Amino acid sequence: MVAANRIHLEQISKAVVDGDRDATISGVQAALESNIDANTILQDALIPAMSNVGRLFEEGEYFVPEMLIAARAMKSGLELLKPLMISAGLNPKGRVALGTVQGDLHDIGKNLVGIMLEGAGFAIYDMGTDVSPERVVEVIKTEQVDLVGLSALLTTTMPMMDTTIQAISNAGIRDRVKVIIGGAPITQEYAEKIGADGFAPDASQATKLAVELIGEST
Ligand code: B1M
Repeated sequence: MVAANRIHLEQISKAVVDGDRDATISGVQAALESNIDANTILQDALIPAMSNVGRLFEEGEYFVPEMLIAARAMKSGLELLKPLMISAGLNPKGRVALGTVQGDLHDIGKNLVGIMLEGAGFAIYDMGTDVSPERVVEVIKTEQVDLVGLSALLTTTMPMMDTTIQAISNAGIRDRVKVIIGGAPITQEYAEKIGADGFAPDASQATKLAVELIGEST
């Protein structure tokens, strides 16, 4: 990669870590004007910046307010990239309901999964964060979704994925939908243990998984 591009990406990364929304927006705009593609900005600047923020939090240098403003900066950068990552599909490959489980407010990863899925031609119903099992059941019943995607970032909220899948089964509608799960603490082993149809470690794998599970049949 040419040095000028590396400088753009480093500036974006720094702006996110500093929680500087304006500098993030102008950095992303400048990178796009220099023909750096959206995926490179995402993978080489925005995502590593959030990992850095997590490290600073673990080291006790950052606290929740710093994480929050960094997340806001990251989101504003993501908003600029979103239209470039989505090609509007008139006939969606399938309908996907996405949400972060009850008790969990982290939504950047979920939103990224949503953007990638939309880009691959799926219609997205965003349930938001802190989504109760009852709400997931209601959405399956009313929104004709083919796949439910659950995200969790906290080890303490992971068990809510199990509870949600059980609630779907108890409502007698488990056979209507596929369920996939993801988020930093989630593993394939955990997905198998709780009876999910699949696990993806990142947004692009989530898209591949969705295509495998529902992309061909709809
Ligand atoms: Co929080 N937080 N946080 N936080 N936060 C983590 C997750 C943490 C690892 C930080 C740390 O200690 N290093 C830690 C969790 C520790 C643990 O449980 N083991 C933590 C903690 C402790 C907390 C609080 C408890 C802090 C406190 O209050 N004392 C609190 C909990 C609040 C709550 O949810 N109830 C809290 C709060 C927050 C903020 C609100 C300040 C903010 C979130 C803002 C927002 O999302 N709107 C925040 C942030 C920003 C983070 C970190 C720094 C960054 C998360 C992120 O956005 N990553 C995070 C540290 C880290 O992850 N390194 C941390 C970037 C994003 C693109 O990655 O979300 O992993 P990620 O998503 C990836 C994959 O995981 C996957 O694909 C995505 C893209 O490739 N994926 C899926 C995600 N969902 C998927 C679903 C799928 C498939 C793949 O299918 C459906």
